Amino acid sequence: MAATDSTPPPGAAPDWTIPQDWASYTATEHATWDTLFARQSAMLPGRAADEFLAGIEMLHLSRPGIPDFDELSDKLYKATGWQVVAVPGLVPDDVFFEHLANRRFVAGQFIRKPDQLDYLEEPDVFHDVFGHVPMLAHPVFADYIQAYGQGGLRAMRHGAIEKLARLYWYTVEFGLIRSGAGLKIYGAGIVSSRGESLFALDDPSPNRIGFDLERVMRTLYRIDDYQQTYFVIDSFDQLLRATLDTDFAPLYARLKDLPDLAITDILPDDTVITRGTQAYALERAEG
Ligand code: HBI
Ligand code: FE
Repeated sequence: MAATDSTPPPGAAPDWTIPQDWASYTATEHATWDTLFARQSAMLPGRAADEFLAGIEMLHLSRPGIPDFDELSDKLYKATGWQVVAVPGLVPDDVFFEHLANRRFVAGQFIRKPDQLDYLEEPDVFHDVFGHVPMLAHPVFADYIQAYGQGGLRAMRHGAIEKLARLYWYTVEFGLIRSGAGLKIYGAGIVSSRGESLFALDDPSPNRIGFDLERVMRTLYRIDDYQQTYFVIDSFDQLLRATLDTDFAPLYARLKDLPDLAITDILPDDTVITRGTQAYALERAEG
């Protein structure tokens, strides 16, 4: 998922940041943001976690056009000490973790083309700013992502990046949370996708399993289509505690000897919320 070589692209600083150059966005690019924003914000009330919706409000993301990262960072910094910095796309893991550990969220500077509304390879400004940034206004989640960044730098020393990437994938990107009104979405990869915002909550196809740190770190994931398993947390405190209270060295040592789990595996001691039919994935596999 991460870039391979660690030489920053031309025009980027050694930490891979580039100027956002907000003035350079075209009317078409602002209109693409507005189209995506209108579509997602029309369908997310009742689906997205209240904390996500509160972040959208607090950061005034409903203002037209692609947000100016300097203005966005001013508001975000006051709330949780985070800033948003522009990068050309995926950055190497060590660069990524270093930024997160210092409360800097790296956001793609570019936006997808009008004919790519529903899917694109690399995270663009809509995925990163609409999908990820609202949750960074929530103090506990903001602490979790910084702890994740610090953990990432540690994991690199244990050769455990892959395990930690799974934690990111099944929480920050595709996480669900229990609420008094049923399951809600907080994962950026889901909230920024119209199809998956429906699929993740309503479709009988995927598994939905209670979050467990070790279980998640053993579970493979896919990057090319809707997830076949979603993990559900009880609270954001649970995520933060899992990261702060775990002694990762023995955990990584234990994980080394345990086999990876297939995407659709269900273990005897899983807390199973939905035992999925996998009908969607099977149908897609048949092509
Ligand atoms: N770079 N810009 C960017 N955004 C990401 O989400 C990202 C990345 N590099 C590495 C990465 N994610 C993941 O591989 C880490 O979670 C391991
Ligand atoms: Fe992302």
